[in-house]
Amino acid sequence: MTDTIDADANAASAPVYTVTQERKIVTAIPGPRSQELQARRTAVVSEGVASALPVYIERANGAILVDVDGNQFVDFGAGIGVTTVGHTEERVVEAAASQLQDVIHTLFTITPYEEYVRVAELLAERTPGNWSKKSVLVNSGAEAVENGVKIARKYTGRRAVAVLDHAYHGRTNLTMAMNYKAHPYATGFGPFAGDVYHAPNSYPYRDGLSGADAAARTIAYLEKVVGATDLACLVVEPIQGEGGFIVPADGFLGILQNWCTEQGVVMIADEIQSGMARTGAFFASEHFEWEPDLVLTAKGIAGGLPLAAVTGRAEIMDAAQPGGLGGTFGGNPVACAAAVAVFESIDRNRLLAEAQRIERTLLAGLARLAERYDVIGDIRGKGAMIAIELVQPGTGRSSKQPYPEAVGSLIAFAAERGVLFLNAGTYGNVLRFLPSLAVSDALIDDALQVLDDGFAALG
Ligand code: PLZ
Repeated sequence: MTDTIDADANAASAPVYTVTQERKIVTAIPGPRSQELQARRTAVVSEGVASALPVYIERANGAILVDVDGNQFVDFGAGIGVTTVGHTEERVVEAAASQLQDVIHTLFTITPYEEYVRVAELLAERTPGNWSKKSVLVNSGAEAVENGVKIARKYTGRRAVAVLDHAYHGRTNLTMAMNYKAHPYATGFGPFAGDVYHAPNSYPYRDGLSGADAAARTIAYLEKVVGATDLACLVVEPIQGEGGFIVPADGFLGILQNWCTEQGVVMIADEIQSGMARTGAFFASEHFEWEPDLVLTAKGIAGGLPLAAVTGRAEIMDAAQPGGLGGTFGGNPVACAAAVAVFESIDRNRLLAEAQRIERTLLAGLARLAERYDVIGDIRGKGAMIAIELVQPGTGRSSKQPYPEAVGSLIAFAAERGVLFLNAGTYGNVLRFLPSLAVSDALIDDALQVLDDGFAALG
């Protein structure tokens, strides 16, 4: 492992890749071995678990996935924003491997260990807000959301939970009720948790509202439909993920936070997809000068191992009674050791700057495509969380009619050529770019060329 910091203060220590950082297609997609595995899977894995692209992955490193047939894909999904520091990042692998030798599990609520405490220290340092903070560690994003709501209810003694339109918060019973989209997440799975209210969001491309006007609309809804005195928390993704990388208008989040503070409502940032250096800031909230009461992290925090957290104002976090928070695997030592390595990698590999580089390269390339393809209605996002929203052709950009079929065609076209893209959006018409921060400009340009060919093939 290269452990020395480069003498040149501006140069990141060059990562060592174990897989060549290039796309390479050697079979039809999916290839024969993937098809065999797909047949086995169909017999034993629930139909409820769908896969976007049924190629079976054998290895992954940096920004590249290698399948069982030897095809290499440039990964613009990163497991939905999880392998932010890169697939099998060397510090993460080393820290997790070494922790596996020492202790795999004790259960922190029986006999604790240092790694959990270290992760809580790092979260207290790095989350926005210059006040005393505490954390609880859990296993998944949805579990973090559940715990954030639990804690906010205990602290406020209130019942109601508010979320925004186009939100996504998970697949548990409470979080299904918090999602905007019923299908496929909730259809048929009810009854759902009550006391969840869906307030209007800020969606500049579609509502054209300023941050102040959008916030006034949200607050009016909360005051009329819920009543501030019954509201425990407002849970908000600073940049909505599954909803289509919707970046709120400037001022929106700050006005909501001020209103929440005045009304004694806990405002919670769901940074599960947008956090951990993804957007070129440690947390996306920072782009909007938003200092949330509680911050939820998951996905990118442990480089691919399952870990999540609720972090926030000590007085809120301490409202939970001793024994009130926990879970068998929450804050697993191996996942915590990996998380400590992720924090180190973000600093050592200067990943905030890498995310900013990726934003520049993607935005420039996408702007060039938008000049030629008027189905690109909007380009938005920050850092390595960029999306294009596609609208029907022929009617001009102003119609803004969603064009989900184009997203489907482009994703299929790219997959056959070794580039993995994900869709998003309430209307399924958003193509997202969510690569690991290890993706080079050369790989981005290569993928954009594939996308260009895909747009041309749409006709
Ligand atoms: N909050 C903002 O993006 C997970 C969903 C993958 P879990 N998003 C990807 C899928 O299809 O299940 C997500 C998120 C935001 C919460 C969650 C939930 O995180 O770790 O999947 O529970």
